[in-house]
Amino acid sequence: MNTIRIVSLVVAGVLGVQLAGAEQTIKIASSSPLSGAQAALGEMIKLGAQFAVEEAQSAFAANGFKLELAAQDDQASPDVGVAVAKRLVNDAQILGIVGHFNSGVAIPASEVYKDYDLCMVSPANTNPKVTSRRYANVNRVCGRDDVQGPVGAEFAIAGLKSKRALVINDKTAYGQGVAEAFKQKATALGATVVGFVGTEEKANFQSLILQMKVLKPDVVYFGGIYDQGGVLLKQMREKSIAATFMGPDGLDSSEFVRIAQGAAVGAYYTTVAGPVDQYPAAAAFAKAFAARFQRQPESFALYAYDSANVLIAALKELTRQAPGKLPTRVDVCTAVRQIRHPGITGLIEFDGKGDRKKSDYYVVQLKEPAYPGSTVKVISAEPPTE
Ligand code: ABU
Repeated sequence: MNTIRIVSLVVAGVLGVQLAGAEQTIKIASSSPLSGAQAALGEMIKLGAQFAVEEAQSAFAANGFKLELAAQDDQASPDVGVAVAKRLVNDAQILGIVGHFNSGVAIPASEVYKDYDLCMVSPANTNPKVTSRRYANVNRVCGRDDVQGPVGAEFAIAGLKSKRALVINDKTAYGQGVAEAFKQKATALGATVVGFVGTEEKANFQSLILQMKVLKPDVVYFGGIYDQGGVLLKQMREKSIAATFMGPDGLDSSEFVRIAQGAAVGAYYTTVAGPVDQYPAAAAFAKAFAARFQRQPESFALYAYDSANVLIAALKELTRQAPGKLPTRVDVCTAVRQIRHPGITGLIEFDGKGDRKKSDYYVVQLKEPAYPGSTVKVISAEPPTE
């Protein structure tokens, strides 16, 4: 043993827990698609979480902890998401997850986190099943599709006076779920749902467009993500289908506008993550984010920032209560569930299921071929009690 190592051990013995604390690392992971067709929104989740972690690093360092972000690429794939989750739970320094983007990934991945009491705070997963399992480690700061779908239907049927709805979905847990919720509400409001179609097609929608010519919907609702919805809308307009186009928050990306090009003008989407101008407390964040990453924050960046800050607030409190001690994962889950955090998207508190006690739902229209669109309606709602 060399002299430096001996001196270090003696000093460590004298300083005890403080020096041990100085060597401890706490990691927060983000997990979202960073490659593939859905990377635009996945990247926003990573950057929002990264911004929060970077902001908090000096405060943690002052208390003897190195705070790090471990950004993961789940590729929007349930299999990859579960493989990533299995890796994360075996890293003892990981004390929380910000993610995922896709409910179809979050649902199986959170089964893995549950077995290891690893706390997940989702910025984006809207499928009801994410929280209806009532896991103590699973929370979300965004709203749910059993509210988002009906908000869209109310606007399309009662607001725009649409009478014939063609409802399409991408066959994922998310897309199918939100499309079903839209369909039920549209039917209850007296509209005729002329078709309910699932498709995994990404490039050629000609057979669907032929169905539109026969079914003559006045609104086409697409439950899915921008990479598919943008192509569908572009091809609809190329074939002179003039029906109103609407979808949920999976369309809430500048990539939707880029892919659909001019066809995006007039389209509507609902979102659980409104434009930055809808959150008075987000202006400073948006400015600093743009300076740090040379791009504007979109949709889930704000919610990922708030998700990471919920975990950071819980970790700060736990390390304040027990200085120098690494919090346990169970303690993090408990502290997060009890949090009362003033986020940039509003006050964040969770109910017993892990849903945010009050969430905002936006109806946005793309009046120009530019993102983000114009907010035409905002609704605040409590989560359904199941
Ligand atoms: N809510 C938008 C992201 C898609 C999902 O929940 O699967």
